[in-house]
Amino acid sequence: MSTPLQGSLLDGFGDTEFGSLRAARRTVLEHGAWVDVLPGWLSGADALFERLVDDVPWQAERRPMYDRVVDVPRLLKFYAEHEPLPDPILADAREALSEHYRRELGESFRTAGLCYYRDGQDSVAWHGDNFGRGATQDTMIAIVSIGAPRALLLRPRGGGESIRYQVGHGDLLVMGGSCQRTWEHAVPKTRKPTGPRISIQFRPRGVR
Ligand SMILES: O=C(O)CCC(=O)C(=O)O
Repeated sequence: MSTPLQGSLLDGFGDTEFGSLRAARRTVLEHGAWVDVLPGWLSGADALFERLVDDVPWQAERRPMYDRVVDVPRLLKFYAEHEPLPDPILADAREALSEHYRRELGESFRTAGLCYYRDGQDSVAWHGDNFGRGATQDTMIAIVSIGAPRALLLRPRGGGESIRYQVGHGDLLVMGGSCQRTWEHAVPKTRKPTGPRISIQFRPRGVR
């Protein structure tokens, strides 16, 4: 059963505002990967959260696993490059991220993948986003998290200690460099009572 979004955890229903991306703190990881973290990049995102819950045509997916087909434990919606985003705030966020990272990335963020974790039983298993160019090229994926805080873990591909980030309401986490091919990330299930969370991932063209 899902736990409703706790107003007290969040930040009221004021206007959504972006902080300065210059405040993002970078951690350089092994093998040419890095992570930028900026807690509370987005403030006043409660209304955005509610709008996305209501307005995004969330899709429940199923995938083969061994000899069965199982539910993907979260709801999804992918916005391709020229598809209108479900909220103008997401377009503003993508533009601000592109402005800030374009020189280093060499291009703009184009697509938006949205994931809706309804409660602590929704999750994503260890993986790298390496269906596309991320398999062979350095790239960036910028994740804006809204709603209940969740752990986002990173570990080196092939083994090693994991690093834990707690991504909360309005936080930004950017994975860069070789991260998608040399590291894996996951959002594990939790038994703790956990409210809903939406992850918004901005990626460049051809990265999935
Ligand atoms: O929930 C997140 O922020 C991560 C999502 C993710 O890894 C993915 O959809 O590939």
